[in-house]
Amino acid sequence: MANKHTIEELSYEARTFDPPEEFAAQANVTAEEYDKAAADRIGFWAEKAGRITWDKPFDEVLDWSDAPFAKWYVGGRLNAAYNCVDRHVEAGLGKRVAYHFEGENGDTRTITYSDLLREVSKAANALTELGVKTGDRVAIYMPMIPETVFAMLACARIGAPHTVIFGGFSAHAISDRVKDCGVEFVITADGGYRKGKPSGLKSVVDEAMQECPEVRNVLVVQRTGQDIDWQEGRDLWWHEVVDRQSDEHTAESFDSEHPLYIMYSSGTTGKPKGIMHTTGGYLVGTSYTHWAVFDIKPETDVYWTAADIGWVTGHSYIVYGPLANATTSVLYEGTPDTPHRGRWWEIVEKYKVSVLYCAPTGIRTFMKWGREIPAEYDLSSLRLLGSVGEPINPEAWMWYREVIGGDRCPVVDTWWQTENGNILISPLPGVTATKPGAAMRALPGIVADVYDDEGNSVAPGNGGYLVIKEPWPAMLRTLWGDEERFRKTYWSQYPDVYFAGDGAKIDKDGDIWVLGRVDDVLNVSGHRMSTTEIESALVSHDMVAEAAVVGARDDTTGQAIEAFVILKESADGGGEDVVKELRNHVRAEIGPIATPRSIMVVPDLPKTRSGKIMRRLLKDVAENREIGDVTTLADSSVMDLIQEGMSGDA
Ligand code: 6R9
Repeated sequence: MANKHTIEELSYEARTFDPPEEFAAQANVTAEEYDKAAADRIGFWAEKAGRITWDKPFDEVLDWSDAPFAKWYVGGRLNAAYNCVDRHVEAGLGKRVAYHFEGENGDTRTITYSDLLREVSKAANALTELGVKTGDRVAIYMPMIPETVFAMLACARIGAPHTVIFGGFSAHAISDRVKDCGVEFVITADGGYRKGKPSGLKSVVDEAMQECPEVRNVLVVQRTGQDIDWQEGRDLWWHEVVDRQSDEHTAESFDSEHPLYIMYSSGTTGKPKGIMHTTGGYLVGTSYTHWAVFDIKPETDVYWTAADIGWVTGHSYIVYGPLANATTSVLYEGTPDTPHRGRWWEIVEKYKVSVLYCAPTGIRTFMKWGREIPAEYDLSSLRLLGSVGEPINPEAWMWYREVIGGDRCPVVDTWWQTENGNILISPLPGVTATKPGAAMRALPGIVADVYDDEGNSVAPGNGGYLVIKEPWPAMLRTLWGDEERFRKTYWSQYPDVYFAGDGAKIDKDGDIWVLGRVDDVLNVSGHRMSTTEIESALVSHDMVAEAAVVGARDDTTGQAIEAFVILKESADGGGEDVVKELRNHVRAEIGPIATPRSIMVVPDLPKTRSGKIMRRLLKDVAENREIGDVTTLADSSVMDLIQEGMSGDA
């Protein structure tokens, strides 16, 4: 029953897809794993720690006595880079490919585990020569090239926590982060290739450095060969310093709780949060979830996370998880439509990718372009598909399954956050009967629930706030330099549980649907609704590729629903009729309460670099306000286009 304490359930999905028998028969994980973890959660995580090579075994699995500050694998010592590289070479896997690198401009590079060991060792020696010490923070601002991985692992190897900054962020974003975590050493490149052109990175770092006098060196990889400014004494070429180093380096072990990296997450307001991850728990968590959720068979799979390394998804599922598991991955530098719209599918065909992991924004873009494009390529190597970053609309899920997965590949919708370190809620591909659009169930060893305002679990069929009730190994340990904000943001809404800040519902079968950020929840005449479900109703119309819904102030109803839609290229134009038809469609799919007050056809939507729709900017448009901070947009010209459309409308 709906009341003011819950988010109303607007729709129920009846379609389910059992794991294919053949897939289930060979799957890494079976249903018993849930029971095992439920019977003894700590014992379960103790066992999973066996995936990692410890230099010194841990004495205690979890110390939660100083909650919410967790210590996992207490007393254990290990080296993350050793676990990702050396031990595989020692085990005779040196010839296995770690990365098939594909540059946007078409250049390629094959990096085996032996190559990786040599490159990381040289980079670690270089950092040491340049005075980088254990505990020093190193900022990395790079394109998606192999040196980015070498740099991260070199840092891990010497115990210098890295902070990777999205290659698309501004000088201001760099200087903020550099100052916040006291960085004195920066690694960058002259530029990278994006949308068919070399883009500048070093020039942006130069601008940022005007505000960061503490930075003593900037190490520069030559990627594009473009002209750059050079500050003698501060700037150093990677190829001059790293290439002459010895390719041998002995990795020292660090405490399990030694910081591995800091990743800044923008949050909706205020200054970015420096989310801190440590070594032992993070490696156990990323390695286990990569193996369990993606059913990884390192001998045969070719795995591709089509995401940026500067997003947590890249840290956990391009670098640490796959490497800890000795996997062969694809690393792609560029955009999906350069030089043509079949680029991703060409890569899948070329490397025979078997497991693909990407964001709904990508899938919806491919839907917009049409199914004829992927149909030109051989995608039969694919056996499993994953989604991450936003709720995936049921129609996008179905399209992904049918058009990309040939109706044979399970689709795993994986929910997690930078703070979580690894996937927490997801189907297991050999076990779970999936539903289009649902993240389904907490993984073994994870305890998730949905609470109402008072902190009671909501009854099936209701929505509320997503919480995690027990600590997990890869959880964030704190916010860099701000313990108070750490407590307040995640641990103060309810006693002793982690507050994710996402709305979610439990359907009548007990399955979890994540409904987006709680800040985005709508309240129309006292009915609390998620933007996601209304957006999904819009996307279920044949003409619509993407939709974003916001609540705008309304004198009568409190808030009114304003929708922004991108039409598929096959649907020509927009016009009055389309808007009317879409309003009726939502009314029929969900009910009158969810009918948008207005619908605007737009060429694009404002998104972050990880593909998340920035609804607060659309809300500014809908409420006729000045547009807020756009510095974390992937493409800031989008807002101009939308506003032009608005004024043209009036
Ligand atoms: C990994 C990542 C976290 C936020 C999270 C939620 C949204 C991510 C999702 C999803 C629904 C999924 N989110 N995966 N929502 N279904 N499968 O995205 O980390 O960039 O920190 O974002 O993304 O709102 O709270 P991060």
